[in-house]
Amino acid sequence: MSIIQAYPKMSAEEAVSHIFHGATVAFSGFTNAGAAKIVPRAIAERAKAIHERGSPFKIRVLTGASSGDSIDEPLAEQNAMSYRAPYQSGHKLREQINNQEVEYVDMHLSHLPQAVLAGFHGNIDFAVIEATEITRDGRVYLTSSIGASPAYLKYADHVIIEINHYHSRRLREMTDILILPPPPHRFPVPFHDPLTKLGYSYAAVDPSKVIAIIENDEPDHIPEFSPADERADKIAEHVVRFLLDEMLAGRIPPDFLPLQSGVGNVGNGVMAALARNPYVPPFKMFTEVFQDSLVELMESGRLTAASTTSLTVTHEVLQRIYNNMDFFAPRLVLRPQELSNHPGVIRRLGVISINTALEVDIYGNVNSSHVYGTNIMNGIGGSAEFTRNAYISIFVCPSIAKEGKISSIVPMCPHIDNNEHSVQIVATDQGLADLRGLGPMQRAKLIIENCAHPAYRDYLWKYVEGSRKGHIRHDLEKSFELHLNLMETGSMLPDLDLKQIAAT
Ligand code: 0RQ
Repeated sequence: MSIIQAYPKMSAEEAVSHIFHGATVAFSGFTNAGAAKIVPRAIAERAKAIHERGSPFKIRVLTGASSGDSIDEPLAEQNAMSYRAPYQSGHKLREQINNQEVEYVDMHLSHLPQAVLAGFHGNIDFAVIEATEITRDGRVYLTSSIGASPAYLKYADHVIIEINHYHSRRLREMTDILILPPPPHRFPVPFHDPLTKLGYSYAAVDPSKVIAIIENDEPDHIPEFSPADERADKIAEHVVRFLLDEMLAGRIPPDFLPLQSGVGNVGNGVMAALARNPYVPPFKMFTEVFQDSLVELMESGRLTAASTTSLTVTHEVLQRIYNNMDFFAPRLVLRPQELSNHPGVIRRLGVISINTALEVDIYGNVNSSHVYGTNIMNGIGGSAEFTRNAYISIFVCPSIAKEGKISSIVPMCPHIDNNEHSVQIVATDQGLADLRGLGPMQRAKLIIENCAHPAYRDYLWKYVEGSRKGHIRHDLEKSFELHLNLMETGSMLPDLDLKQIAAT
C-alpha cells in the first residue's frame, strides 16, 4: 500500500461535502505560495449550489497571509465568506470587507499561531493544507510556504491534505518547523543567523484527523511584478545612499546586517538597486516573503542567505530554484510565520526593515492599510513586527499617488499602523528623512522638505505654522482637510496643476 493510500483518497467535491455553513476553515498559503488550490474552488462551487437552493452557506477563513486568486477570490465571488484573518489583498474580498459583508481581522502575522492555539479565533473545524507528502505516522511535508500551517494541522478538528506533485519534494531540505508551547512555557528562540535551524523538516498531524487526501499538480498563482518605475528607482537610490552612509559612519557593520523587504514594486526596486551597487557587501535577509528579484541576487552571490516563510516567486523562477536545489537548499530557510517574523529574533539579528506606506504624516506616523482611515487596502501584514523591532526601520512610498491628486505626505494620518515611536527613516522619490533622535518639529521640517512633493510643501508648512502649539503641533479642524478634499473633489488640492506635477 502506498503512503497516500493509508488515508481516504477522494475528489475535492466529496471532501468539501463535510464542510458546513459557519465552519472555520484554515488554509495553507502565505501569499499564493503554498496555498490550497482545489479545495477552496470546490468550496466555492458548493456555496454556489447551496445559495441557488436558497440556503445560506458562508465559512470563516484563516490562512497564513493573503491568498488572492487561490482562496480569497473564488470564495468572495460566491459570497462564501463571513470572516477573514489575518491578511488579504484580493480585489473582490476587499470590496466585501469595505461593504461590511465580511468581518476582517487585520493582525500582526506572527501573532496568529499563538492566537489559534489560545482559541482567540474560536475552534478550527477544518484545516486544508497543501503538501508534497504525508506519511502514515502523520508527518506532513509542506510546499512553497510554511505560514501558519503547522499550527492549523495541530489544532484543527479535521484535516484535508492537497498533495501537490508540482512542487519539489526537496523543499523539506529548506524547512525548519517548530511550534512554541503556550505561555508561560515559551522558550527563547536562539537564532543567531538567518540560516539557524532548530526544528523539523515536517509539520505533524494526528493521522486520525485526516479525512481526505486530494491529488493535484497545479503551480502557485504568483503574478509577475511590474518592473520598477522611475519614482521607485529614485526611492531606491535614496535608500541605498543612506545605507552606504550608515556603513561609512560605522553604524552598520562592514559585513552589513540582514534585510527585510516588504512586497511590491518599490521593495523589489530597492533590492535590485542594492544589488547593483558595488559598495554594498554581499548581504543576508531575514524576511517573510522571498520574491523573484532575490533569486537572481542569490545566484550572483550578492545575497548569501535568506530566512523566509514563503517562496512568493513566479512559475519560471520557482522552477529555477527546483532545478538547482543543490545550490538553493543550503542558502534558504522556510519557517513558520511565528518564527520568520519573531520580534525577539528581529531585534537580536539587527534587521534593517524596508516596508511600503500608503501615506506618512509630517511627524513620521505611517498608514499602510486604510485609505481615508476607513477603507482597507490589504492590511498591516508583517510590516509592524519588523518595523517595531528593527535596528533601522525604513518606510518608502512615492511622494504622490494618482498623478498628484494624492500627496503621500499629509498633516495627520487618518489611520496609523506604524507610529512615530517605531518609524526611523522615511524615503520618497523626493528624498529621505532620517528621523532618529529628532523631536516632532525637527521631524516635520525634514519630512516636508525632503519627502513631500514640491506641489504640497507650502500647504504642509502653512498647516504647521497655523497649528496649535504643543509637543506636537496640530490643528484638529484642519488635520484631515486634504483627505476630505480628496473624498469630495477627487483631489487633495483641487487647484493643483496636474500637468506641471507630472513634469516634476
Ligand atoms: O492604486 O492599485 O488603483 O493603482 O494604492 O499603491 O504604489 O502600487 O504600491 O503595490 O507597493 O502597495 C502600502 C498597499 C503599497 C502595500 C501598499 C494607491 C495607489 C495604487 C497601491 P491602484 P502602489 P504597492 C510584507 C509587509 C502593507 C503590508 C506590508 C501594503 C495602490 O505595500 O499592503 O507592508 N503594505 N506587508 O495609487 C490612497 C494614498 C495612496 C493610495 C497609494 N495615500 N491614498 N491610495 N495609493 N498611496 C508583506 C506581507 O505582509 C505578506
